[in-house]
Amino acid sequence: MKKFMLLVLSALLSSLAGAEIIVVENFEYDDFTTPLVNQSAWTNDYATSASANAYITGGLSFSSYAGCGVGNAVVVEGETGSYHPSLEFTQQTEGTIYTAFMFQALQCYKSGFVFSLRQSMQNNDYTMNGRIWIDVDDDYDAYFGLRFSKASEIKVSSKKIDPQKVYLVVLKYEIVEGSNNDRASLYVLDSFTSAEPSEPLIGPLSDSSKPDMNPGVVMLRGLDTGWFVYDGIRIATTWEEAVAAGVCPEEVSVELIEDDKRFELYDILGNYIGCFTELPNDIRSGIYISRSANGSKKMVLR
Ligand SMILES: [Ca+2]
Repeated sequence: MKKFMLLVLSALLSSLAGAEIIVVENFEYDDFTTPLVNQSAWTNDYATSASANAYITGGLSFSSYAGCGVGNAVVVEGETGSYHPSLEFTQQTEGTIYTAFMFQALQCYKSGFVFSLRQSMQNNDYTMNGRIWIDVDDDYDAYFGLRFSKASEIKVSSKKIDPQKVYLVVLKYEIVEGSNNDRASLYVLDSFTSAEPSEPLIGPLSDSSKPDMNPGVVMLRGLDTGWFVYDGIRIATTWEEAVAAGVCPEEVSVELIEDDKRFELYDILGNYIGCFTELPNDIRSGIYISRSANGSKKMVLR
């Protein structure tokens, strides 16, 4: 049995080791009354007073997505002021960057962009390409859109936003050799897709009058456009690494065990690892799900 468990663990570890992920942000912050930028690596490029409208809220769920059920989420409450909660990452200078996240648009007041990649947080570097746009019509119906860069043409899809629903959004940014020819595409998934769809919802868009970018920042945008919840941000150089599979804790369909000192442990794909009273010493970092008499929860082991 122990040997079997080791095999399961080593298989899990090798699959984790192969994943070159640039950003994993599951919003594992639990202070619901302190602004995000005051309890995390997220920063804001404007006055501190404008940073007070992005707070931690309950996490989002999207079936079969790795980001489901870990930690909480952030809600950007866009009523007044403009602010950009931003997270820096290793600047990417080549290839394709996939940014996946769970998204719920609770309210949409007016059209604007709500999410973008940005080159850097340096002063006066406002190169923000791949702007996810929310388009609101006269009836306050909202639709997903995309704009390559500031003042580029806005492309709006016919995909209407359901405020009750959590979407898995994927922004694809292609760094293309040469000048002013990078490309951005938008995917909005209603259900999990492990392979990249052959056609995006919008794109690829480029703009020969706009500079290219080496993405190094992921940015949420608060403006008086609405209330938006983001969770499970995964940035990687392939679709498979960004849109990785996982299970939501409530989807692990086993009987709760009665002894509250014991728990069953599953890997991120829901594969059974074993039953324990404490975590095994040799368990490696990764995301796991435990089930016990107290219910199920997702754990991140570091
Ligand atoms: Ca989360």
